[in-house]
Formats: sequence, C-alpha cells, structure tokens
Amino acid sequence: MRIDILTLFPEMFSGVLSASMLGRARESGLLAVETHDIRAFTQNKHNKADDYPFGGGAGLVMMAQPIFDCMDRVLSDGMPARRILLTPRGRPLTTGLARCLARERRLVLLCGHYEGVDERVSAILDDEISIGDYVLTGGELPAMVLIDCVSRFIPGVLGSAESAEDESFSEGLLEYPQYTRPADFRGMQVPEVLLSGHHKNIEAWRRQQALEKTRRMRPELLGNHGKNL
Ligand code: 4FM
Repeated sequence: MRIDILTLFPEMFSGVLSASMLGRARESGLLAVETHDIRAFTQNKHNKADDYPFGGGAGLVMMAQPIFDCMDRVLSDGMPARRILLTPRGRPLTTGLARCLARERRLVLLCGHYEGVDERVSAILDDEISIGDYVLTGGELPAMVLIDCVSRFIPGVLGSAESAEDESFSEGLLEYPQYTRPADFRGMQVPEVLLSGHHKNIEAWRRQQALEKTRRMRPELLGNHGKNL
C-alpha cells in the first residue's frame, strides 16, 4: 500500500514510521509512506496556511488553496487514491473500517489543524475519519494511529503467527490476562490453570476472564449477549 500524508508538520512522522513493525513493513516494500508539507504550497509572502474565519469567531481556519495545490501535486502521477481527512467530525475508526482501508492500493491522509479546514476542501475528499471523541491539536497523531491500525491488516505486515485476522476468537471481547516467566514474581503467582497443560481448561479460563474484564470495563460491548452470561 502507498500512503501520502498532507501536513503542516512533516517532521512529526519520522520516528513513528521508521520504528518497529511500520519500519519493517516499509523496508520490505509492503508499505510506502511519504509526507508532503502543505506550507510549501502557500502563495503569500509569510507562507501562511491559515486565516481568520469569515463570520468571525476564535481561531484560524486552514486555507483551501495550499491544500488543493498540494493534493493536485501528490495525485499528479495519475495513481488513484482514497482521500481522507482526519478530524473529530469524521466517522469513527474501527477494526472494520481499518480492515476495509487495508484493501485500498493508495491512501492520501490530510491532517486537519487549528479550529478547522475551509469547508470547500470537502470537494477533494472521499472520507472524513475520527480516531475518537476528543480534540487533539492536530490530525498528525490520528494519521499515525490510522496508518498503524490499517497496516496490521495488510497481508505480510504481521507474521502469520500474530496475524490481525486471527484475533476473531476474542472478537468483540477484551483480551484475557497474559503471563510469562517466572511463575513466581515477587510472590505473585501465575494462575495454576495456565501451568496445568490442560488446554480445554485454559481456553475456558481465558474466555471467562475475557468476559469478566469486558463486563467491568466495556459493558456496552457485550450488548444483549453478556447480560445473560
Ligand atoms: C481538531 C482537527 C480540531 C480539526 C483537530 C479540528 C482528530 C481526532 C483530531 C485535530 N482527528 N480524530 N480526534 N484532530 O482531534 O481525528 Cl476543527
């Protein structure tokens, strides 16, 4: 997959995109990510990319012109893309949406900022996505979250042992508790059942723990199912 990022802060991305599994995905050629500095497309002498809102009000609005010109340049190679704005106004990013986006050949991510983006930019967007009901200072972190989340569903990015598609066992439930060596750490014991080698019992214990954790932390995930369990 190819991903282009339109941003006022391209320097924010280098660490996240080079480390760990995203770095490996890029090295292996499964993922190609490029940042594009919107400010390079401004036409005023102070390189301003934002301006006061018509009608008044606090804050500044990202101007349409630098964004249109940046988008035109990025898409001038003729390869089609799904163009997405990261904004709290968007539809929620979920596992389902991430799985769907992972099937695209190319994404263009526009990072919203300040108090908003000139509404006319919606003419060159296919989608608006939010990573959650809170307001950040910019869409850069949300773009990184989306890239990380979507990449896990690109075949080959995760090893086959850790494939994101194999999480269906616990689909809709929070994860059960995990332990590794030693079995006794500062007097805190690993639950006996996990040391027993009894796979049926282990599976039953994990399911019960996942249900209990979900009921405590996210009861709405259980819906009508969990109320009877
Ligand atoms: C904040 C963009 C205000 C536009 C931001 C405005 C965000 C989110 C986010 C910064 N993006 N999910 N939550 N962006 O807060 O995606 Cl008007």
